[in-house]
Amino acid sequence: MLREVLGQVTAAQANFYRVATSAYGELLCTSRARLKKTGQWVLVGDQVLVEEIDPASKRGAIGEIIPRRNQLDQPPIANVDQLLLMLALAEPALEIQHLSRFLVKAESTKLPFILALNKADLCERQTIDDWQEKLHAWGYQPIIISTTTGQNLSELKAHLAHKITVITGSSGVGKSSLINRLIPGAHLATGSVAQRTGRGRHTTRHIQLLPLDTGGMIADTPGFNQPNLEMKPTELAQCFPEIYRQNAACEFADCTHQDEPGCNIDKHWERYEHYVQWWQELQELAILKQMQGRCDVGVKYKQDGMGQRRSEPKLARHKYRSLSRRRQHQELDLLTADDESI
Ligand SMILES: Nc1nc2c(ncn2[C@@H]2O[C@H](COP(=O)(O)OP(=O)(O)OP(=O)(O)O)[C@@H](O)[C@H]2O)c(=O)[nH]1
Ligand SMILES: [Mg+2]
Ligand SMILES: [Zn+2]
Repeated sequence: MLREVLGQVTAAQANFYRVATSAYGELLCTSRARLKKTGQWVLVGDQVLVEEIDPASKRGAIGEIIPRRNQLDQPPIANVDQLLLMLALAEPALEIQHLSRFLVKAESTKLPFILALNKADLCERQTIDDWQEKLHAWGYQPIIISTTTGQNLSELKAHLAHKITVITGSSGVGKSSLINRLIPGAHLATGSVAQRTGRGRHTTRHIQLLPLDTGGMIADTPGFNQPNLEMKPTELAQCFPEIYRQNAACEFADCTHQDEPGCNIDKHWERYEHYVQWWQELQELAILKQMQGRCDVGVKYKQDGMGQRRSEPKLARHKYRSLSRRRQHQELDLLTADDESI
């Protein structure tokens, strides 16, 4: 039996994972059932220990996940250094509320992020200037790019060197097109924006991490159109530069910066209405969670080999049922089919 090795998960699909290792190159792995049974899900970006390695068939099994530095929920990925939030100036049309919500979502990760606005080639100079001015007032400095003409791509690339970056943004904005420009061998599938709806077609279906020639890695992800906001309502103020740059002008620790008398936060800025709207949304969510908490799934107790009692979440049975052989083969085919397009 070969010893276990450390690797990094670069792609995941259903129950199969691609893991990059220095000793054996890329291995196609399953994950050991005990990980799932203890509620541990392997994510792209995870550092893992691979066991049961068969170098001939390049197969292995993930036996352990090394504790993560960080973890994002949307897109689900671990151990990243920064985000590249990418939206398009046109096709799909850039909308204020949509852009604002993506920015709040990016801020909520507490990770550094770059904002890139793509498809500059489809836009008048004046429109671009107006967006830049607006974003500047919000507290951001976007990089205006075009993956078609190559505009500002070298500037953007300089920000990505030696870092693990995840690209996020809505469908059809050009995330995969950008990676194809940065990594000529990537050959990622791209899809046109639907004429009728003006939206992307969700061409990218799963997350994958690719190496950059400058050092560092970049993750392509499926676009999504509605970022989930999940935080305590009191944390929302930390997601708006318009508030956090006021240098704690408000004296009250638990202030919502809405109608409280004596609140010193200046409320005369464009996105204040977004702040109020999403604060209410988060407040409703918090109440709902509290109600759900009262009738939550319980814990079950197990005796381990050493006679110690361990607690585990009581899990719905069907989630952990092992897959049929046929289903496993179908999933494997999907993951290896993508290999051919790389
Ligand atoms: N005019 C123009 N079109 C672009 C540019 N960048 C990408 N596109 C086009 O936009 C469409 C969508 O590009 P993709 O790279 O597939 O977008 P994506 O963000 O990866 O989309 P999903 O995978 O669905 O999330 C394709 O038809 C691209 O050719 C650009 O800078 N200018
Ligand atoms: Mg894509
Ligand atoms: Zn206040």
